[in-house]
Parts: sequence; structure tokens; C-alpha cells
Amino acid sequence: MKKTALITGASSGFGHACAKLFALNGFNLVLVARRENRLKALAAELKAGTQVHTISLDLRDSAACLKAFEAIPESFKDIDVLINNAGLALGQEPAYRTQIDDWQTMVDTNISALLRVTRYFLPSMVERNSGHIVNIASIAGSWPYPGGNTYGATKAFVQQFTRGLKADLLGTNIRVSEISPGMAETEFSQVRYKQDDHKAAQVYQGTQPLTAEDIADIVYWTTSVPKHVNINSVEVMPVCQAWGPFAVHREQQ
Ligand code: NDP
Ligand code: 8X3
Repeated sequence: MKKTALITGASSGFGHACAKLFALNGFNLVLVARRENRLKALAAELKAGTQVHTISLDLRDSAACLKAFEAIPESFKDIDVLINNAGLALGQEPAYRTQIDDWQTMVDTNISALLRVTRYFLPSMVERNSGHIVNIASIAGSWPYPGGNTYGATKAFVQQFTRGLKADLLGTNIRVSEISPGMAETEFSQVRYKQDDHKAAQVYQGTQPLTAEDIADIVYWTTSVPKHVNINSVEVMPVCQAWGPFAVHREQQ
């Protein structure tokens, strides 16, 4: 029987690439994002024979999530792989200048929505004693940088929540993984810089960033290792990226 993967944030970037790769590998898919036209277009281009159920909603809306998840057709209900990928950064201002609404949106999407989706689908995995949750965090969750304040903190939450899940699931066959990518060219920077295409392009200028397909390969790999192996955490950067030295402020002499 075919397995089913549910992918949040499937309309773009990592989630879109994961949908294609999991379909190629014989999965049926539940695809979630706000932009319905993107989900429909993706569903139409997936490998023939892939059964797809699309859910277009804002994952911050708990009532809409509950309604949509309850309405998932029976044949898609048993989720084998849950990829909690939907997320975003908004702005890169220092904490004392940031928009509080941007912080709220990041917390609601990167943390609360991920919790909501996990809490909905996990009990059925436990009942079946089978399943795999892959959470997309970020290097920003481990390594602070100027203007990364709340975004980084939400991703640190994702990393630690993943470890907590693994602790809770000891004694079951359910696997839990967290992937922390570095710089990858998707719509991420367009969203972060609020559709300022020039600023978004500058992030990747003169570099060879990770691609969405690179991350999809890693997500798929974590799910395809032998059943007794749990990839806890993967941190991945492009070759052209590294940490910086500690910043030191010096008074003018
Ligand atoms: P994209 O902007 O290309 O994709 C983000 C996806 O999340 C879109 O499909 C978007 O769909 C969805 N999404 C965002 N908000 C909501 C919401 N409220 N409800 C439903 N869906 C939502 O970025 P990436 O593919 O790069 O990002 C995917 C994940 O990877 C994010 O969690 C991001 O933080 C993380 N990440 C990205 C890195 C990068 O450099 N690109 C590096 C490290 C981590 P729609 O707009 O249609 O709702
Ligand atoms: C995205 C990577 O370094 O832009 O999560 O925050 S970074």
C-alpha cells in the first residue's frame, strides 16, 4: 500500500520540492498552504498515479485547521510522514525597532501552527505505532545574528520541541527529525523583505546557495534510512556560508 506524506508550506520552496520528490518515490500527498492556485498547479504536475489532497488555509487559523483536518478523506487520513515546513521570517530589524505584528506572525506560524498540526496527527501515529515527523528549523535557531531575534528564537523552539517529542515517543516506532538549513534560495527572502525583490536578490548575489531540491533530498533521506535509525538533527549550509567571528564593539580612541 502507498504511504502518505502531509507537507505544510507545499506551495513554494522546500515544501514544493519535497512534494515532487515524495511523489516520485511513490507517496500519496496531502499538501497544505494558503495559495490554492499553487497547490492545484503542483498537484497537476506530480508523477502520474500520485493521489493528492490539497488543503488551502492559513495555518494560524486553528478553527479552519480543525475543520480541514477533520474533512481529510479516509484514504489520506493515516499520515506516515508529516513534514512541518511552513514558516517564515519577517524583517531583519534590531529588536528595538521591529514591528511587533511581525513577531506575532512568526510565533503564530513557526511555533503555534507547527504545534497544532503535530498535536492533531501524532495520536494516530501513536495508535498505529508508526510514522515520522520531520520539522524544518534553521541554523538561525542555533546561531544568533543581528536582526534574527524572534525568527531565530522560533527555530530554536522547533529544535528543542523535536528533541522533546523524541523523548516522549521513546518505546514507539515513531521517528522524529529536525533539519536546520542555512542559506537557501526560495521565496524566503522575498517574504522576509516584504516583496522587495532587489533586497531579496542581494542575499544570494555572488553565492551558490542551497536549493529547495537540496533540502528535499535531505528530508527524503531522513525518512528512508532503516527503520531502527532516527536522524535526530541535520545542520546544513552551502559551502559558501560559515559562522562569523564574535562581534566586539570598540569605543573610538
Ligand atoms: P518559502 O517562502 O518559499 O515557502 C514557505 C511556505 O510556507 C510557503 O509554501 C507558504 O505558503 C507557507 N506558509 C507560510 N505561512 C503560512 C501560513 N500562515 N499558512 C499556511 N502556509 C504558510 O520559504 P522556504 O521554502 O525557504 O521555507 C520553508 C521553511 O524553511 C520555513 O519554515 C523557513 O523558515 C525554513 N528555512 C528556510 C531557509 C532558507 O534560507 N530559505 C533556511 C532555513 C530554514 P503560502 O504563502 O501559499 O501560504
Ligand atoms: C533561514 C536562514 O540564516 O537567513 O532560516 O536565518 S537565515
